[in-house]
Amino acid sequence: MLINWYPGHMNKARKQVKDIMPSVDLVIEVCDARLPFSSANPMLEKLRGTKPFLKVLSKSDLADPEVTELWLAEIKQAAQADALAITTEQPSIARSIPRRVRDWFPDRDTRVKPLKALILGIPNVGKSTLINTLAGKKIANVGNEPAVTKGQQKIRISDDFTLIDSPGMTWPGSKNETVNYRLATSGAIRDTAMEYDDVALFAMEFMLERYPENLKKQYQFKNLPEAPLDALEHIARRRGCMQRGGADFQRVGELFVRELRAGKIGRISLERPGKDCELEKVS
Ligand SMILES: Nc1nc2c(ncn2[C@@H]2O[C@H](COP(=O)(O)OP(=O)(O)O)[C@@H](O)[C@H]2O)c(=O)[nH]1
Ligand SMILES: [Mg+2]
Repeated sequence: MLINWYPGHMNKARKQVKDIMPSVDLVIEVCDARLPFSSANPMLEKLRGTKPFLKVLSKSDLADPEVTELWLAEIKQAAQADALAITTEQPSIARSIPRRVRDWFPDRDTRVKPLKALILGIPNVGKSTLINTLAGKKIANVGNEPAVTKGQQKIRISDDFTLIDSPGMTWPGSKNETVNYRLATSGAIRDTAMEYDDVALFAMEFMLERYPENLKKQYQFKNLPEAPLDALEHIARRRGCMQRGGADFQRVGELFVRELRAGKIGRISLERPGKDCELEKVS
């Protein structure tokens, strides 16, 4: 696709994470539950070394619950790794994080020496929402972040738990096309860096293969066509996204992708552990 890949972003993020790693006790990576592989930082496994690692699967209300269970089991298999699915619909799950990670440090008096957790995640994954839930008040801006980049931030969650957040420790996407299409489908890539008609074709091909019944129900298909373009044309007719000469694929593409992202077509996971993730993410 479409997305501009700047190796500089990845290198800058790598350097920042590497520099800060020795000073933290553990790492919390926020990934999107619909795409725990594609929304993850591919360098983190190496950079974290033996630091305890919690992978938080955010927006789990939007993901296929069966697939999320598979992901949680898969992630927990790694050494010193834990996984937790969270959603704003049940904030108590997110609030259990400090208690949960404290188990890694049974001998530490965390009131004397608070735990320091590095929190990481791609833009729009729900990091600020999680920080606010943990803090119990609005600390970080949710949604469109301000353009001004703040430096590294220490966020005191409680007497014995501190988060380290940095806007610089983020990365915009991947060199891999499929990864970028999944990110774009989920809403992780800015509107200005993608084309809805293009992303809609990817998303429709995926939905036809994995969630055909959801499509049928949402868009009243009698029979599903084989070609993604035909499926989009059907939706264009039903929803009035037509122009002279036929379907307006830009408009229907945007409508379809937005409904998919919002969960209107059901709870959808864009990848499962295993084969879906046999992709090279960085060079
Ligand atoms: N459906 C759903 N949306 C969420 C959830 N958590 C965050 N969001 C939305 O995701 C968007 C990005 O959230 P934000 O916390 O700003 O992400 P950040 O860029 O990683 O800091 C916002 O529109 C949030 O309302 C969740 O659990 N479920
Ligand atoms: Mg944020």
